[in-house]
Amino acid sequence: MVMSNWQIIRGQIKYIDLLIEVCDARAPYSSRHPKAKEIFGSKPILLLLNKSDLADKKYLDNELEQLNKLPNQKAIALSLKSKQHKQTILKIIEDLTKVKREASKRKGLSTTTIRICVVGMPNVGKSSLINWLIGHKRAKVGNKPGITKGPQWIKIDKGLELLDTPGVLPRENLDNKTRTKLAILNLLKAAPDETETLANESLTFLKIYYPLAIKQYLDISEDENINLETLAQKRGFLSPGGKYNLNRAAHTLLLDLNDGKLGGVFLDRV
Ligand SMILES: Nc1nc2c(ncn2[C@@H]2O[C@H](COP(=O)(O)OP(=O)(O)OP(=O)(O)O)[C@@H](O)[C@H]2O)c(=O)[nH]1
Ligand SMILES: [Mg+2]
Repeated sequence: MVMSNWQIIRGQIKYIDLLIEVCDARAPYSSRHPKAKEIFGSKPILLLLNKSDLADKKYLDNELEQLNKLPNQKAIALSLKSKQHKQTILKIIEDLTKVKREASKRKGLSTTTIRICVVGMPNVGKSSLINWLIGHKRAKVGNKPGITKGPQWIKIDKGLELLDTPGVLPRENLDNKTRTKLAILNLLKAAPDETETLANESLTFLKIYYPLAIKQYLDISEDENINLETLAQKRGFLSPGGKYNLNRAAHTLLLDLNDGKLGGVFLDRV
């Protein structure tokens, strides 16, 4: 039987010294696994709030402050679009694994290998992170037998090894509100007939929390015109019968929102 990446990681967790959990900076709570603590036990966690280029910085900073109050956990915002701060990440990894390195030293070992694995919900940026951390070495690994023959540990820096397999956290037991946020952020694939509902949910949220951004995007001044009809009208999205094509407007809004065209957002405000 071919094991899923997540099953491979579960089997390796006892060897792992540090978990890098990637979540989405636009909804850091909703994009984490509800049972993360239960799954990871007491392992140190580096929480990367990725896609920060699309997030509302004001709320993100506040969230980071809260997340960094927890022991054995460090949270930072990141954008893998800009590919900066690699040294900062390596330094945090060093700090979070100090206990293990000091224990090895006491045992008289001259070197310690710190083993790290990357986990997170679908589409948060795990593969982008692994590629960035591994850099050019990944290509070499590709020539070796595939992960189905066993986990591959790859050196990313002196004394640091990364399990070259992202663990996709299973999405189960999510409440409706969380599912809606994840679907809006494209972290969860919604059914095609849900597009308009999701776009309308987004509009309701934007109207309350980002009124200026949504009015600017729709090029309007009145609150009551914040709807899909307005977008269809402004863009000239018409169906063959001459009616406004609301489905096309819904798709466009969701794409633009995820493209940062409405500015930075933070969905975990509600
Ligand atoms: N704007 C933005 N997009 C990003 C960032 N990081 C990753 N992405 C995009 O997000 C999408 C998903 O990235 P992946 O690295 O494939 O995510 P993943 O977690 O490996 O996804 P799965 O393998 O499906 O679980 C891609 O289109 C990336 O280009 C970021 O920091 N900012
Ligand atoms: Mg991936």
